[in-house]
Amino acid sequence: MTALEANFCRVRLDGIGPAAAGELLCVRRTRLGKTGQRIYVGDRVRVEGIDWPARRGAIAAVAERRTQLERPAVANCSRVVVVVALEQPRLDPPQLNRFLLTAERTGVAVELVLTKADLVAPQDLQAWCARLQGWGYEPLPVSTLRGDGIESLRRRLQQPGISVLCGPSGVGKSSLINALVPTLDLRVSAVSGRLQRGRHTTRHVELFSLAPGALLADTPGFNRPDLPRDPIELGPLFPEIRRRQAQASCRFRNCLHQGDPGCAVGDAWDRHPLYLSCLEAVLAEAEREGPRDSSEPSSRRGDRSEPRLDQRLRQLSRRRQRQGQADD
Ligand SMILES: Nc1nc2c(ncn2[C@@H]2O[C@H](COP(=O)(O)OP(=O)(O)OP(=O)(O)O)[C@@H](O)[C@H]2O)c(=O)[nH]1
Ligand SMILES: [Mg+2]
Ligand SMILES: [Zn+2]
Repeated sequence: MTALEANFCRVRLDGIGPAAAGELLCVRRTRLGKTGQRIYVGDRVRVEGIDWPARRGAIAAVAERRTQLERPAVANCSRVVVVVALEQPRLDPPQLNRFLLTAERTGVAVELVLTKADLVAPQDLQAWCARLQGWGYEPLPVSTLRGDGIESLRRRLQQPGISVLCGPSGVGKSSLINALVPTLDLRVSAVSGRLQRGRHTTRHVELFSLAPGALLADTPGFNRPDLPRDPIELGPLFPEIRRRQAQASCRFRNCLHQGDPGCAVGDAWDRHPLYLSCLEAVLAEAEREGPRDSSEPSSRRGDRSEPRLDQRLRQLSRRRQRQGQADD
């Protein structure tokens, strides 16, 4: 499924039937609606009742997903490309951090692209790249204006599978896709205001073909991705923590790496303050929601039941709140 419009889904065919390739405009069978199953862009679907001349059909079933990204909603992606601008809007480390964490939660490969390289001095670009390498990524600077980095990005994205571009509004995601697939001519618009924010030009997730078998998803930008709900899930989303834990383990299995004795992670890494502020936010949110009974139906935001938060974590979060630490 390549795009979800008001009442229709666009479905790209797998190479069967009278029209070996191409797209169908499909409605959803009411059956699917009743099971509450949402269809995501990237889903593999079975289409019934095809009217070939009109290129219409109905989605009868959705295959199980290999991966699922909630925001932007994309199923079965093989790669998440976090896209942030160096300037206009200026690169904001806490925001970039949150996008990287969201990308890491999918469990697939994460790429980092820095756009608008033409707007920064070479030494500033160097400094950003060195800093973000320390975060465990290999940032790729690009400029759609000058063409820098476009062919390297194409090489990274043309392996089979779905790559999702995600990042704040106005960073140039649609511009990048236009540079990679010049026939597309997607709508882009200038950033505005003192903070040079984007104007939410892209409104829907949509998949485009980059190379045989390689699809690229453009998505609407947004500013503040959610964090995981369980504090224990946070650490493994940081390559710096994963690397340190591969070398030595913390004394306590549930260690939250806050400088506890026997912690193998320590604080000698650039993103440590960002880790702590995210941890605070996750703990504060868990505190607000209070203990949940596993027999309860899953709550508003949850789509899966989660283990009850350990008592120790809740006490810790209360203590830290009393200390007046901001929850970011
Ligand atoms: N200087 C410069 N401007 C760029 C570059 N790439 C994109 N832009 C500009 O940045 C603005 C926003 O680009 P878009 O492609 O619409 O950004 P987007 O990330 O798709 O934004 P949303 O659809 O709102 O999420 C446009 O005015 C582009 O011309 C670049 O490499 N250099
Ligand atoms: Mg866009
Ligand atoms: Zn630890």
